[in-house]
Amino acid sequence: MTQPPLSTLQTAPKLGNQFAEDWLLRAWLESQLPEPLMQRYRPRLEALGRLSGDELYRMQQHDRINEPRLTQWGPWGERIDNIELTALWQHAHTLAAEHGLIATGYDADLHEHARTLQFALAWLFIPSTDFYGCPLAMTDGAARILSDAGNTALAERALPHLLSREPQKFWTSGQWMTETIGGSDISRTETVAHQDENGQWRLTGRKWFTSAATSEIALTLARPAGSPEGSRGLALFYIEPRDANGRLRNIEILRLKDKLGTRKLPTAELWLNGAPAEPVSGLERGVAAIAPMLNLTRTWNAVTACTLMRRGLALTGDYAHRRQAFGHKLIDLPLHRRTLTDLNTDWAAASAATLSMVAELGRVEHAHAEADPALLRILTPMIKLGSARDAVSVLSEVLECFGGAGYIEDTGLPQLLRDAQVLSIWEGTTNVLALDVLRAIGQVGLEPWLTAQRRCLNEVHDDALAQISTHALPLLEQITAQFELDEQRTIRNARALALNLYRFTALVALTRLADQAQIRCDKSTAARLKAVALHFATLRMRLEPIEQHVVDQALF
Ligand code: MFK
Repeated sequence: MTQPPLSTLQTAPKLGNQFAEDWLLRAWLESQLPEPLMQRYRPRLEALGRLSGDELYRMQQHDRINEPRLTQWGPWGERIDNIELTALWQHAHTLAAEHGLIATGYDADLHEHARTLQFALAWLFIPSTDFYGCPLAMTDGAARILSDAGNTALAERALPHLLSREPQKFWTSGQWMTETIGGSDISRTETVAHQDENGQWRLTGRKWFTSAATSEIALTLARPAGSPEGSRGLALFYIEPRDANGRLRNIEILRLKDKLGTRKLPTAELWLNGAPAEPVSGLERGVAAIAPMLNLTRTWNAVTACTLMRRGLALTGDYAHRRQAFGHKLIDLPLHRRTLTDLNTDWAAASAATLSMVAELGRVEHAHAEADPALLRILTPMIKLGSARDAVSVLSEVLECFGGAGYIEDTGLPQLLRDAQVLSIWEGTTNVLALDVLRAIGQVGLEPWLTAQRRCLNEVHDDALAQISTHALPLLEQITAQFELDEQRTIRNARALALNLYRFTALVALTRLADQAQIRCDKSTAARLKAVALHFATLRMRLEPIEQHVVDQALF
């Protein structure tokens, strides 16, 4: 059949080099990195940006309907539990190693810039690899824990693999936490650990959501026999699920999960039936022991939120220059243009906040003179929760920008929204993270955050951007006052409190980036950032109200 004669063909949206086109990422790197480092990394970023917008994006579309497949039984009745990955996922493993997606973050020669460069690479890699960022996030968390835990045997065994740039040698890690009894309340973990007659620790229990079940190692929680209830009685264990022949070691894969999104990611339900494991760092305080991994996966989560938003906006922007309606290109329709401006502004603010958190992580890990671990502790859950909420709302609007095409599966667009929806659920729901923000502030106070915001706002040079500082500084007093509630009201309002901190942090980070861009970047990038910062201030510089009356008591 040929095309019906009177029907117009709409060309699909296209992507260019995802580094060259990303003015915010480029501005960020140019304003953060010493020039020689930028020059050294620019060709690598350009190469990955080209791959991301071309070959990988095409593979993604080609691979669209494929999913990982679990085969539980072999032809002669033996239990095999083999997971076959999609083509892009297999390729992503090789690329992740070769491009140093984990190794770069641990490259001591890069000093405090290691995290900025690692996440710049991840920024380009993540949206074109169908959530391969998930195993990378967990691998990063495992590498951090094993680098710091003081367990020399495990560090020597796993780190050369986790930090390898050779695909054959590179391992990824899982993070097995969620059980049927709870995904948020980990303290009630039911998996038990006991030592067999040879002194080998063995784990027994059901792990309900294990992302990337094909990883070569995993970190998990279990309660050693006789340990007390609660998170203090849990221990952190290291597992190598398969033996040298690829056979699972006393583990059964019960099924792969049937999820709304992230469908390329083999999320499995596991039964540990005496699986051999090694304690990582003693036999208690397991939740505290795994917290560094949680904080890193939350960082990856925020980066993923920004990069998925950017992917949607890149496609929407290109489409707006191709699609005609009411006699004009969409981009020339004032209301559509305004909608795209607002969406890009929210993305830019989320991105500036996220990248500033990444830079702080680099400073903290390298004990830089300006580092503040207390600030990082507050920023991590706050930016994870805010960027995840932004991703869901921005990508919902992105679909709308395509009209009906945004709702049609083979455009590949609906997947963006379905995938984004996980970002506010895994690694802690919005409410759990809002409570973690309160916990962090309870531990370190609000002062580290207040000091950082004041310092940034007071350092703004550009006259127009300094107006943002003038209007924003008094809001800091209002935010501080919002924390002076009694405990019950603070908890009930935790979400609004955390979102207020997030929006303010994003405003400050974007303003600072725009200010630095006036000196370090080309004219058009500098002008773009200034306009976006001023627009974000107009759009979002108001606080979420704190509830004075108790509607929920009337409702529930
Ligand atoms: C694409 C990128 C994303 C990749 C995603 C990878 C997919 C992985 C799939 C998953 O695994 S999803 C499951 C993730 N699960 C969670 O994120 C759990 C969500 N629940 C929480 O975060 C709860 O708040 C928590 C489990 C931590 C509550 O546990 P407890 O035991 O009731 O809390 P408690 O007693 O307050 O904290 C225990 C200790 O941990 C305390 O230290 P101490 O023992 O010294 O007092 C806390 O200070 C410490 N802690 C808790 N959260 C921390 C932390 N320390 C540092 N940072 C944190 N975030």
